[in-house]
Amino acid sequence: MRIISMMSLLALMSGPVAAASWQIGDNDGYGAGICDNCQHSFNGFTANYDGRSAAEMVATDGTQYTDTYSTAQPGFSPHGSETVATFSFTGLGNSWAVGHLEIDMADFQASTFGSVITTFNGITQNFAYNDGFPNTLIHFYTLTGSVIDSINATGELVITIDRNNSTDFYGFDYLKLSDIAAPVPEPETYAMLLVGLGLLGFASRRRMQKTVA
Ligand SMILES: [Ca+2]
Ligand SMILES: [Ca+2]
Ligand SMILES: [Ca+2]
Repeated sequence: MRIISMMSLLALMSGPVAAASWQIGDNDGYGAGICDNCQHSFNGFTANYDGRSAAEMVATDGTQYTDTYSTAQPGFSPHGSETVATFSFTGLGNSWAVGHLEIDMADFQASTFGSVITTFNGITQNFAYNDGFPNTLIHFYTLTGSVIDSINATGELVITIDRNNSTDFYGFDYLKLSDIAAPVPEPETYAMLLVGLGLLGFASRRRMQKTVA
């Protein structure tokens, strides 16, 4: 067990895979310096808080819905009354075999306020997140075969996130699309993995002790 774990760790660490990636949004903490995967207060910001940089303001003229809170709430959306956030990745070519998407988002409360409806190139995705207020989380998607096929057919990935009458407020920091199968873990992920492996070892030792006793 331990040998297998070490081998998988080594496999993970054996260097980055050459990959192309495309990003919408600039990972500046929702424009408000809010950390990834943590709790936040938005520090008294109101629901129509707009933390976009000048570059993001320009990008918002079409496909950018990052750094506002809330992104798809009528009247608070960067596009006024819009309730569907659309993110468009273009120029993707037609030689995709695998891919994944990571989305940095905040305050999803699907079980409290209702789910949003999300599609990738028109193909419905499971997006019933209940991360809760006041949590930010980076979510990962492995693109399905149908989505890969649609990228190869159109050279684009168009993501729509429809508020669907949910009364939830939420925000996005960035979306990053990559043409590799799985994310390359960050150093913190290795640390968490090691802690996890340690806990597993501790648990199995305890089980063995119990069995002996
Ligand atoms: Ca971020
Ligand atoms: Ca919320
Ligand atoms: Ca941002």
